[in-house]
Amino acid sequence: MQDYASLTLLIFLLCVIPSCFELAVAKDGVCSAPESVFAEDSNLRPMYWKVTNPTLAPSHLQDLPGFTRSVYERDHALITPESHVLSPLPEWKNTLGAYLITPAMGSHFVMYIAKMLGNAKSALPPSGVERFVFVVHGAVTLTNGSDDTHNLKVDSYAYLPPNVHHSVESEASATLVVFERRYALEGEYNPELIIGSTDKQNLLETPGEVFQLRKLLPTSMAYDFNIHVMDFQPGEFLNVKEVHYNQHGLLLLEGQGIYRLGNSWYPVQAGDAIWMAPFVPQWYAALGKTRTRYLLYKDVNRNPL
Ligand code: UGY
Ligand code: MN
Repeated sequence: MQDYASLTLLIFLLCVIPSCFELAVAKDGVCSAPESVFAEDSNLRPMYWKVTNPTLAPSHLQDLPGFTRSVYERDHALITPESHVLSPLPEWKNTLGAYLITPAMGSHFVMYIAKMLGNAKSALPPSGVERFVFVVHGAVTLTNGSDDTHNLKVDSYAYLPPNVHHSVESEASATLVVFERRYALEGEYNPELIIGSTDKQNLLETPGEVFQLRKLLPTSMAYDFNIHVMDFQPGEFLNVKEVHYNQHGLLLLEGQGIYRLGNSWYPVQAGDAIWMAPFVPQWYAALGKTRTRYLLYKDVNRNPL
């Protein structure tokens, strides 16, 4: 029995090592997956070549029919860009949207991508609903009141309190990520319209943690949510294995890493969106070669009862 196993191992090594060696020579010492050997010229590809050249690289996985990294679970969701389904945003002009988080999942807020196609204009949220808009591509003009106009470029944002009349317009194409929720405790506080950009926000203390933190909204009681911008260098991770009552909507703006959600561990990269229900265990480690930056919705300042 043992002899048979040794023989099998020997045959396997004899088969694998020479081909690995050829590739190592061909690829400057890197014994990598052979998928690129036939990639250039389809005439060189033998019949059934995919059987022994499986698709391995993430870039190819995106083209694999039926494959997606997106996941939808009871207490979390990962929505990756190849799963976005765009349709005209109700009442917006020349704008396609993809709702990534909605109350149908259990959230009390929506998070959506708005792709303004040029000569585009937003519609107002329903009465009593506050809105946060962050520019991820292009530039837009925010108008509120009669002549108050602000130009928002990438990395700029605006918070519109409930029932504040406004419009966001773009001449050329622009992409926004938008968060909206029904304002909690309307009448008790008066949140104000806020315009800003991430780079103008101070770094905040993060006791016990290593990531860099900026908050895009004031922390006062008038605001029932905040948007955090969190930066991790490669190799940095959350020290706290968080479980908390707050909900999150997250958009990865830069970098890649591993997100733990409940008992699942997901490779994630820029463009990915995540929904975290209350109390879902959550943890992140940044990997790759560049900084991770993510945008994070978090409900705050209200009694959960
Ligand atoms: O503030 C937070 O709850 C944040 N640290 N959570 C997270 O990054 N998943
Ligand atoms: Mn958290």
